[in-house]
Amino acid sequence: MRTQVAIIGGGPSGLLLGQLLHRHGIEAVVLERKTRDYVLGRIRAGVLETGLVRLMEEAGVAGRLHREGYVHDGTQVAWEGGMFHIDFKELTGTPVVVYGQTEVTRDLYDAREAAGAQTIFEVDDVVIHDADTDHPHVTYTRAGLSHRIDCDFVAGCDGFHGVSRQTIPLSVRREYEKTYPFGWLGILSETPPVHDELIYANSDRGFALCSMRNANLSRYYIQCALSDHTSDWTDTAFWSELRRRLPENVADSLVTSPSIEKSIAPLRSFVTEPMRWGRLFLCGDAAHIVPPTGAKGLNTAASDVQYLWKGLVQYYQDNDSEGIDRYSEKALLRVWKAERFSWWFSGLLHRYPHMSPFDLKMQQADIAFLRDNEAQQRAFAENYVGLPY
Ligand code: RFL
Ligand code: PHB
Repeated sequence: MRTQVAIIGGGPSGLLLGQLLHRHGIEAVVLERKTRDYVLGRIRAGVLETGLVRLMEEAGVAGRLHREGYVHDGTQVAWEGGMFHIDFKELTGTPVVVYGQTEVTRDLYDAREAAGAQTIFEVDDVVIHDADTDHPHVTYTRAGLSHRIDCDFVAGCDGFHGVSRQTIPLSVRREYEKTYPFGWLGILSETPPVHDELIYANSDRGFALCSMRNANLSRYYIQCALSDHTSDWTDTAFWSELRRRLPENVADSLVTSPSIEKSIAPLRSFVTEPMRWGRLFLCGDAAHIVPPTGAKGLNTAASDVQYLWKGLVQYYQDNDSEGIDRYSEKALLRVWKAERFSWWFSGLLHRYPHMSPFDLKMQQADIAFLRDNEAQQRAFAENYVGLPY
């Protein structure tokens, strides 16, 4: 088989890139290791920057997002029994949109199918060959048979555990990583959200987050030990711990019910440089990971897709390689800023083991400064709604 762009990974990065290329007459095949249902069953991001919303519009898949997404003009930060508001709209003129990653992915799969674009599910043994030449190709197996795709470019959109990043030789690749000494235990419940905005909470028992998907679907997280398993946490234990980490008036209005999903995610900051090797381009979690505090993962994947899609269109339509040549440099400039924000916001809200009394005072001063200083709130809001592409 031959295509213009072979996309490894049918998560949001790969699907969005595929759809944007398709709309501009560039052919792409998406190879996905799992089934469509499996990909859609992963509960992940919930907050979209307007940059991603614009890309969904550009890809022609924003109809349901505009009908069903919730526009949030600000967020709440809970601390020391109280809560303060950061008004994104007033500080930056821009809101964010609450719409699940699952829905983004579903919309993209539906559009891909409607367009007759090819997605090959349940592929194994994907190998990228000759990425440092002008004639790369990808091989894989499916149902025991071997296949080959010849292409002009390969987009590595296969997430943190994929093969694309590993294809770049260690002599070229430089990795930067920070792991955090805790995880997030998240649950999804068919209950009305406790507040009409997200609540990010710093408490002496650790971090908590109240988020949502719709008027009767809530997403809550609490910081947990890395050694915890979901089986250690009954629903009752989760709700009771969440209540203890929220201001009393919020805890009192929390509506609980049995969870419909429960998972634990470790927290990690990670960047690989460069994001391009020859004709292979890394996009999204394949190249970088942020801790979820601040909701930057999916949104940073989207900004990579924006640079890459524009670069490929420039290459095919104008015979100009400037966009793809500068892809890694442009993407990384924005990636590192998202890394900084997610790392800083994680530090602001979590309880780290072995925090000294001085460390705690610094954390408290940092939150008080955010609460009391408009310039700091504006900087926060600019990062949260998304830095310009
Ligand atoms: P994905 O979503 O991991 O998709 C990669 C796809 O590649 C497939 N794959 C392969 N396919 C073929 N061959 C191989 N060898 C393959 N290896 C892997 C996988 O099956 C998968 O389908 O990466 P992508 O597309 O770059 O998307 C990144 C986002 O998923 C991620 O950044 C966000 O979910 C992070 N994140 C959040 N981001 C936000 O912007 N806002 C949020 O509110 C937010 N909340 C979160 C999050 C991530 C979380 N977890 C669980 C890590 C909350 C959580 C709890
Ligand atoms: C979510 O709704 O899953 C969510 C929201 C905000 C975050 C992380 C996750 O910072």
